Amino acid sequence: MILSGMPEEVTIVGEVLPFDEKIELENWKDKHVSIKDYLDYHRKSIEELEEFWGSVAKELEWFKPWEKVLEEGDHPYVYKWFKGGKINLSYLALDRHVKSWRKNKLAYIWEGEPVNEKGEPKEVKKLTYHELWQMVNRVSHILKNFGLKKGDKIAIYLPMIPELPIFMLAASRLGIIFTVIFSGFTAENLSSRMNDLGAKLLITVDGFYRRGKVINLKEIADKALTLSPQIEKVVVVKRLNLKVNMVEGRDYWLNDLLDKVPYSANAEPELLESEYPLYVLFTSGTTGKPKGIIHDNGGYATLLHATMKWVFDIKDEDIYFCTADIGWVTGHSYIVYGPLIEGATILMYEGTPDYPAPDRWWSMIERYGVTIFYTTPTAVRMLMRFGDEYVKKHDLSSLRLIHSVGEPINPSAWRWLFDVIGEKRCPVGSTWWMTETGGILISHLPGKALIPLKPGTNGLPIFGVDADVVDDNGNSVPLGKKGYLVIKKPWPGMPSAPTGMLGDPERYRKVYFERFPGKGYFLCSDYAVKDKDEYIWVAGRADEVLKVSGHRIGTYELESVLVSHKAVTEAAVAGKPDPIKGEVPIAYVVLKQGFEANSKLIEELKRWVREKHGPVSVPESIFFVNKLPKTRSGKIMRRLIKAFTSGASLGDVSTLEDEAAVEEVKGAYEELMKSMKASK
Ligand code: 6R9
Repeated sequence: MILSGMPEEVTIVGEVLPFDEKIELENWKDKHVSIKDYLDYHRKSIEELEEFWGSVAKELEWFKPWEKVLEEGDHPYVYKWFKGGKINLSYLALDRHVKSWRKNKLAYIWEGEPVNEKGEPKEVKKLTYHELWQMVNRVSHILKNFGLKKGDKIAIYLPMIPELPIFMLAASRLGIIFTVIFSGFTAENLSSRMNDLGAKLLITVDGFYRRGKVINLKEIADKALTLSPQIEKVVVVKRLNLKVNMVEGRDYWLNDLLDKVPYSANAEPELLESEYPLYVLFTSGTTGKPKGIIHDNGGYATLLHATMKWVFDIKDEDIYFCTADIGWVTGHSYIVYGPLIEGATILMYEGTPDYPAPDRWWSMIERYGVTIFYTTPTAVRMLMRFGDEYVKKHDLSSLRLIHSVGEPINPSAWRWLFDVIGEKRCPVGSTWWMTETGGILISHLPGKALIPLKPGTNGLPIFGVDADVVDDNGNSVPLGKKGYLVIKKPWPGMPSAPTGMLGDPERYRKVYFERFPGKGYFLCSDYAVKDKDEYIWVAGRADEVLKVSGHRIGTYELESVLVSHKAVTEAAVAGKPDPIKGEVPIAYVVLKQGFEANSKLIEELKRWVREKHGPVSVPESIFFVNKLPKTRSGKIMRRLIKAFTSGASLGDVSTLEDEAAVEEVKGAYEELMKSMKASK
């Protein structure tokens, strides 16, 4: 019932999606294939799934070959990819290249945020594969000297500085399972993730620059450490030479530790089982605390290798720039492991795109001759607003390929990327994937088989991935209809053994596989449409998860933060479409007796959210309501709140809630309307 009454015309931030517009690029002619040929080859790859992925995995270097490509794990739907195989991602990313001509090739070009009076970067660091390998070896020694070994867990709370990939690679070299916590997160977020993982050691930094301001990260970490007593040791990177609180016997400066490790220090990579956990990344869902998604070594490396080649067409001559933060999955897969496994040169930037001016990225593309650019719709919409002059100041002719990620891209943002940034020369794609998928699953493939572009589409599923759009019963929807995005067969890079989700294989099964019982379909919780060419257009989340500027936020978590304030008894949060951020959170709050609904309290609640959950989550508006709309059985009418927030009229929303009578929904809507007026 949920999907009935859905409009067939699909919009992204108010723009209608152009299902029928097709664009082919003369200069990419040799990569263009017909949609039919693509689909034929795709069908074969799905029918022979194991042979297909086995042949891709063979292109990597394994210490020991696998016995079986795909095997059921110990829990339902937790599979083992390349069972019996042994591999190491730090070895693939470094040692292999150091042994080859790539030894002195640049792995990272890093730019710090501060600029001089001419607007040029004050700090640039360049690391060759050999230098990176050497640092990773020395840092691995440091981890070993702390007594850490395979299976131990550590937390990394670092901003966009080279030490972040260095520690990730050192941990994966030794089989130490790590979690990276985004440097924009609060002390509460950091502490709960460290505790859930059971981390023994934390790596952080004194501070870093963001939009010209110094952020004292160690101070935030100190707060988190009071809530995480199991952390035995803290390693602090010296980025700004700030005076910070160092606890004797617990906290160590990285440079002091490095002083004791010779350049010749060599840490042998562990021979890890393919399905052995590489890292855990926490991500928001519909209910409860963020889920710790586990990614493995072998399957993950295989998907990254495939997508770096097919999606990014990565070549040795490329300068590759992904603008994500490594704190999110995009950075893990496409700033660290993916491009390093391919031996690419990666541009990495500390700061924001509009500092000191909105041409920061364009100046960097010009400065380093960037060829591949991977960015987000929110950033594009924000930078578009400043006009084309900022772009035209720079020579972007080095660019040859552009992709976007994180949320649906509206056609006008796509066109700006295509016309103004790529000068009609570069394919522009929108790669669909999630933290859970490990890597890109739906995308144009300029590196392998390019079908015509369409402004805003995700394109077709990549080879070896059985993605589909289904109705409430799990049947494929007719072309042109909206439905749920599912992945029908396992794919390498999926959440992995031992439990898929940290500590909780049952929750993993429930969240992703219970919606269509017995079918084994992985529920992505996105709405999507398949157009008549079978192209997929993901149109936003179908659950209580928001994508605010591409950041994934669970409304449940936000509601919990609001309710933890002394004035609030109940809260509901929904997303409202926003022309820049994609969507923004709107909160409806019921106050406890004795608290007055006024603007001071609104400010206080916003400050509360900022402090407890982070700046991205702060609601754009907070409305005080007398009660939340609920069904007779006491369930909050979530779809009604969502529709109401996006500006739907009473006519549109009256049949939305499955369990409530139309009259009840109408009544609740009107009630909400009245209290909104009263709270203005
Ligand atoms: C990689 C990443 C996952 C959610 C996903 C979907 C949205 C990501 C998209 C996209 C439309 C794209 N999403 N890429 N929607 N087009 N190209 O963003 O992971 O943070 O886990 O978010 O992001 O809604 O379900 P994550």
